[in-house]
Amino acid sequence: MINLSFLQDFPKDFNFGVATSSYQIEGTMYGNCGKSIWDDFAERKLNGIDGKLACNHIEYFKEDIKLIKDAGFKAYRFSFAWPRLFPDNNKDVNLKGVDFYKQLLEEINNCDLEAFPTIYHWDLPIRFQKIKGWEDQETCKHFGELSFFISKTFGDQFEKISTINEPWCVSWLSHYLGEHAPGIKNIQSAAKTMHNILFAHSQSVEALRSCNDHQIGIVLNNQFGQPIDSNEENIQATKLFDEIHNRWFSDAIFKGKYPELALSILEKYLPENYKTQLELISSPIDWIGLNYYTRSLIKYKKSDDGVDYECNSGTLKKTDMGWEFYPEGLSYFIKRINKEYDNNIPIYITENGMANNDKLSLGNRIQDHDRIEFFNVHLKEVLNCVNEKLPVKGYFAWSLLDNYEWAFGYSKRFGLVFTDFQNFKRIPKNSYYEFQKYLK
Ligand code: GCO
Repeated sequence: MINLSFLQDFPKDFNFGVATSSYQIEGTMYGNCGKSIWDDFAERKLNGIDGKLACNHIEYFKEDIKLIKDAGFKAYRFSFAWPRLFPDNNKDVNLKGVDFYKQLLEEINNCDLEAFPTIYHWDLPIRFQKIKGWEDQETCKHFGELSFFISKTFGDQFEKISTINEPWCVSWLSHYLGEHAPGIKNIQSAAKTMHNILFAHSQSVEALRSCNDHQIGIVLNNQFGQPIDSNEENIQATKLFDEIHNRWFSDAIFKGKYPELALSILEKYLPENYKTQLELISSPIDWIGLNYYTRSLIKYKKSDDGVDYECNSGTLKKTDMGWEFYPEGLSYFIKRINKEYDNNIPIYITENGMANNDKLSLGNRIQDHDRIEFFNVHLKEVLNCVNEKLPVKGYFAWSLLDNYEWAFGYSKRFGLVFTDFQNFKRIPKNSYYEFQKYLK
């Protein structure tokens, strides 16, 4: 029987937690929340399937925090919704929004959980669309102001904070592949946002440092690229994939430069002073978050814009997203951060988990064996790294609840806890109980 009994072999101070994000769980119809680019994208591209209700976490947050505590987790990663704090403009704060996050943080702390807030997890207020969102550095300046506000208003309730969740998704996935809001597909927008989202990070770090004594991080999603075969052109294509998906962000943060191949394609679209801005972008951070899900098999494919590759999937066991189980990639990236970028920086696995087509069975049990297996094989990689004395300090399962899985709406279930979207009932799955067995 595959189980998680080896959780007991982790050091006592290793931080196990769960992660969520604002738009995916809160429900925008509650508490005077403003509109974001996701509401607009959902209306235009997703038949209106949006985060209006989501998990109604706004009304159920106490129950949700209790679920986290009762499973024996010690930390909770969540995000602030910018349009909930500033629904209409960049000046007038929504007191209901402030009040919600105050209560949430109080509840987290009362339950002896460590709060790991993220400032930006993709719900950009719709008003920024007028200036093309992250394509304009005005947005980055306002993001700095938001960061200052968050630190000043809530900063005594947490120690660690991250600026941005998955800059690759904010930029490439949303402005080149067009799969996420705002759904743009062009290389120029993509290149600009690849840089600007990192510039926004730098504005946030500066604001946070000026306000409080936080431990600041950023959360990167790394995906393992493997050449589909040993053909030289596929090997080169994989290198480009790795630079665009992964190294663009880590090279900028840790080395203050962009990787060569990707730069040769994107440089012409970057602002003239991008090198000066890279100096700010690479100002030191205190920890790094790594989100990891899967690998891709990369094949050369000619394109007009120089992005000459395509991503394929192989024959390994797959999740309901069609993503292959490839746990080796997780330890690969932990080691890469440690060996190639910074051999001291604390590493937190800030997301890892799988979508599964979960169904209620008799007696309201949810037998999500595959998810337990997914956690088993990935956590073993993490434990090996810990045993090799790599500075991995925590692991957050994605996600606490089945929630709004972006372009897939409510059809993909990532939760340790099942959400009944008709009545907001929460039903812990077997994977939840498996963590509980060994964490409590
Ligand atoms: C992510 C996101 C999550 C997704 C998860 C599964 O950071 O990619 O944080 O919002 O739901 O990754 O796709």
